Amino acid sequence: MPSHLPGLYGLDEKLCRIHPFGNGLINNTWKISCGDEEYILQRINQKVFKQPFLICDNIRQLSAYFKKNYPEYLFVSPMLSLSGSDFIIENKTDYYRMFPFIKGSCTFDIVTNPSLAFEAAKQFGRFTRLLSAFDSSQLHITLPDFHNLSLRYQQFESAVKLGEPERIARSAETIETLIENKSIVETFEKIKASPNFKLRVTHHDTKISNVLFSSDNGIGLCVIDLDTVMPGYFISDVGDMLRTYLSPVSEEEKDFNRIEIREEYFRAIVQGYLGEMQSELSDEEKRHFVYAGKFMIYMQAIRFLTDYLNNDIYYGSKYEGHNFIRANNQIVLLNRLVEKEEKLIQMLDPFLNASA
Ligand code: GN1
Ligand code: MG
Repeated sequence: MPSHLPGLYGLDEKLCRIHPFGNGLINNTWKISCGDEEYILQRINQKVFKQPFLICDNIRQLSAYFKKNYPEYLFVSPMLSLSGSDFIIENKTDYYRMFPFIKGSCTFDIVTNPSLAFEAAKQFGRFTRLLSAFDSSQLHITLPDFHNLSLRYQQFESAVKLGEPERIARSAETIETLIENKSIVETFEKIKASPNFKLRVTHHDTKISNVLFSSDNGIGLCVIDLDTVMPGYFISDVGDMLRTYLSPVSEEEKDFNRIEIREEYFRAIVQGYLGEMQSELSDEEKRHFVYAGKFMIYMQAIRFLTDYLNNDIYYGSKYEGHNFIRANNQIVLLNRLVEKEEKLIQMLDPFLNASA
């Protein structure tokens, strides 16, 4: 990280300590401690986000909307540099932003009790609900086709044809399983065509570390990391919560016996999210709550395997076969979810208006 960056925000570089922060796969993040104040500095990955200024503009639009309509909402905007800009360009290509570290807040990397899942789900639901009168088509598409499962499936099919031959051969069984589950793509296509599914302001990255909690009482404060906020379907946000909160272990786990679906965490996500979004969602949308999990887990399995077949160009890899393991981890998670599907769907009954 260029060490002169804090200076561009008026901070005394000699007093600043800088540490890598978080475990995202895409952007680089650092925490800066400078005297009594703390900040988060982030470099936007431009291989992924080809037009970073679109992110900046989306955040400006949302910030203005919240300021006007919900001034009490804690909206964490990038800081202005000494020259008055909310981002800094280095070497003509690298985009950096700095955020204040909100005092009295904390984040979590793993979901260790249902109340965290409840609070996070409530914050993601609240975010979309508060923005329900904001015209989502005003937002720029920062990542075209990000959660377009049909396109992800096509990319998977072409990697199966054109990817690294040895890796394709080694993945035969995994490829087979993914093809067997193609009905998940077909359901997505029906969703896109259905008048009962609405495009709303959607976060698209609802992992637990993207929620700020109060360090005093563990109550959720707000959501952060707004780079992928775009028009989308609720299945993206609910699905990624189900994908990342239900199991005690993450996509990195190699011991697949440890992957399980914790029902009380499912209940917490339903209560937290629908507590906010109950009257926003149609019954047909609500009936796809568990499908949302299948959609996101399956898409992630496909993305990891596609990347493995393409020699890890997107996610990178820390050990041989890393993305292959991640893909298979997600397939096990998908199977565990499907095993409990009926039982989980029943937990939604109290939230449905009309009977099925
Ligand atoms: C990436 O960088 P991170 O961890 O927030 C990815 C998500 C995946 C996730 C899997 C822009 O998110 O879609 O679900 O990895 N983000 C992008 O860990 O591709
Ligand atoms: Mg992210």
